[in-house]
Amino acid sequence: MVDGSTDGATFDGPTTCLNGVPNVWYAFTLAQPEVVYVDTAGSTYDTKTYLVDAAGAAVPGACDDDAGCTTGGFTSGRQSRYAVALAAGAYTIAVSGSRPTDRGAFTLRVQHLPASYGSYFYETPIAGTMNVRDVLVGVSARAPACTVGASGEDVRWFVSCGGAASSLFSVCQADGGAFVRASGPTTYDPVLYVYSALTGTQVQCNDDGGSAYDCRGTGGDSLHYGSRISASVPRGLSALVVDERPRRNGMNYTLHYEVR
Ligand SMILES: [Ca+2]
Ligand SMILES: [Ca+2]
Ligand SMILES: [Ca+2]
Repeated sequence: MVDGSTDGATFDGPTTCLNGVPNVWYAFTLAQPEVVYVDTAGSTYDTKTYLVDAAGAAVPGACDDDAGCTTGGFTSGRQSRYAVALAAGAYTIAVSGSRPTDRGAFTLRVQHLPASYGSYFYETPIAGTMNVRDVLVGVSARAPACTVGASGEDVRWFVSCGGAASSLFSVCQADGGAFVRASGPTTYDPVLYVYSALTGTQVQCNDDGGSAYDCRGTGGDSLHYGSRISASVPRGLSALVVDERPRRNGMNYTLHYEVR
């Protein structure tokens, strides 16, 4: 976290995201591919922030004026945020304002999540409400905090305003999710967890969602080993991880998510 001010600053390009509004700069270097998240939650004026690469060009998808968030540490919808998957290299964050008269004291916060967090990392974020079908493959790089997790993991990242609203992640049938419990002699047992880049910890973890949401898998399963997380998540960047307990790979699943 950095407290700064654009009082007395001047504008120095590029003009792709913003033209003529005073800005200040913060440089960082990534040694590996990562998702980087920036916000100005709690700043005193109508901020805008964007990212510039080593060649001096604005990074696509990393320019924001108004995040529209009013919870989780944001005190005005006119404060800014963005998150973007980046290659290794040098970058510079610009903190600016919406109009030339918008300047003053700001708070800049940066979070990051390495693409090496799990065995399979999706560069494209998840947002809104959707079902996605997939199959777990790869060698386990990560274990859930609430149990073992012997398979490879699928990692999907998202951003949240933070606050009281609950997000939902589920492979349970009542939520629109699914998983294959038995395939021949092989059985699968899902685990879901959420890692917060704000806290640097797994903030949610669930092995078995139980019978209340019909968390049985397909293939003649009478148990309720499917996983379900319904909880608020911290402000900023988080990862939803699909993992599986006893097997190295092969579990087919449908994840239902509602990101808030
Ligand atoms: Ca703004
Ligand atoms: Ca694992
Ligand atoms: Ca389970």
